[in-house]
Amino acid sequence: MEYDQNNIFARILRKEIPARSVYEDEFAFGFHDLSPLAPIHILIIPKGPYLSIADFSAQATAEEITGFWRAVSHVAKQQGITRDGFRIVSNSGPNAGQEVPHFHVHLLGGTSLGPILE
Ligand code: D5M
Repeated sequence: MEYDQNNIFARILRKEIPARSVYEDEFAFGFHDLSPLAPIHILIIPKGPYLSIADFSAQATAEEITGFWRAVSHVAKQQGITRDGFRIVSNSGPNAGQEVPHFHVHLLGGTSLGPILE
């Protein structure tokens, strides 16, 4: 599958669609999920055009990969959830119900999250 330049997150990165931003640097953008599943539910996306975690890991430069994961860690600290704990989820493909075809991680916290699958 080819990367769709008009997916929602590509449009958010181009500022064509508003988002409730919490973090931005040259590698990553973090913003509140529209339908939060936890008191803290942030999406973090790389700025490059990657469909999934597999594409990102295979195609991004080492600098982009490092920058992205540093941003994820930074946002967790910024949101004050590192002491009590948090969860990172990335849906990839139809079996995981990936809705937006731009690699993203969900950062979930602010409550006891329970088992990963319910
Ligand atoms: O989930 C995609 C996630 O993206 C889902 O939790 C809703 C969220 N979403 C969709 N559109 C927006 C906008 N415009 N702003 C913020 N959040 C959004 P996944 O199943 O991982 O692909």
